[in-house]
Amino acid sequence: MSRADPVVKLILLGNGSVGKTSIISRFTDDGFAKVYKQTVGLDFFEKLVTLRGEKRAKLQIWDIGGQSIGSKMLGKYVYGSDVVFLCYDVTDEKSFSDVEDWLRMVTTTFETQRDTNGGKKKPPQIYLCGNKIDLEHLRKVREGQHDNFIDDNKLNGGFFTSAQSGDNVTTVFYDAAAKAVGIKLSAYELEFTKKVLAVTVTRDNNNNNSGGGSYNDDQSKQIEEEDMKHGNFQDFLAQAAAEEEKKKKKKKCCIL
Ligand SMILES: Nc1nc2c(ncn2[C@@H]2O[C@H](COP(=O)(O)OP(=O)(O)OP(=O)(O)O)[C@@H](O)[C@H]2O)c(=O)[nH]1
Ligand SMILES: [Mg+2]
Repeated sequence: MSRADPVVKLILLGNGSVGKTSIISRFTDDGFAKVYKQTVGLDFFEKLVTLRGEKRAKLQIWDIGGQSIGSKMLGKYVYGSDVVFLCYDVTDEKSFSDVEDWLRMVTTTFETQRDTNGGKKKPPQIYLCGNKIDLEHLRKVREGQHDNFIDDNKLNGGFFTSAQSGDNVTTVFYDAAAKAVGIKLSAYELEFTKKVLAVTVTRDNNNNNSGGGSYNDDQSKQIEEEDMKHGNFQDFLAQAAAEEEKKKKKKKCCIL
């Protein structure tokens, strides 16, 4: 791994049981557990993601247990994050109304905390994440409410996911990581990220639930190799553009 790969620290926040851990498991090892296992404290994951050509980012994902909102230590982990996903469950109105408290915690942390040298960190990019969209029949929070919250609070954006079906999960991590390092991925590129499911993850087993992270060189090499296996990106773009061109030609034929 090159030393130049930027690190993107991404934090998932939201009430207990909204699906934060499940979203991460879907992204990191394409898994899903039906049985709820509460996250106590926090958990930490890393993945090297290839964004465009040789451009990569080391994505650090912090999974904060929903019960931690009152914890005095929370600010310490939230401060310095580049991206925050404010998560709620679309079938649970309370989890949506509580997003306001989570947002306030983030903004207060960035307003009040200082670096050791007295400086202030740049506020993170904040996105609203409505999870469990596979449960459409049980849905309580409408798209309009979701959109209004984003506008009213001037968030950077929002999206809907299903950790169960995998809908949208990989894309939102890649999109957010890319924007955090100043790259805007095109629709084609985001489509490509959906194919990147087989990933390798480093997990801090020795220090689970206590916030530390490890990144060993052998594992990082393996991650890099895994990521590189996912095909030639330029070929993919060329092929997608050719298909698009074919479609356009077909349409013209029909009009004539
Ligand atoms: N149907 C459905 N169930 C989901 C989805 N995501 C998570 N779940 C289920 O919801 C429950 C809670 O998921 P978790 O990922 O553990 O929730 P969490 O936000 O990490 O909860 P805490 O660790 O307590 O903060 C589990 O039983 C999951 O199987 C989803 O997209 N669809
Ligand atoms: Mg959890």
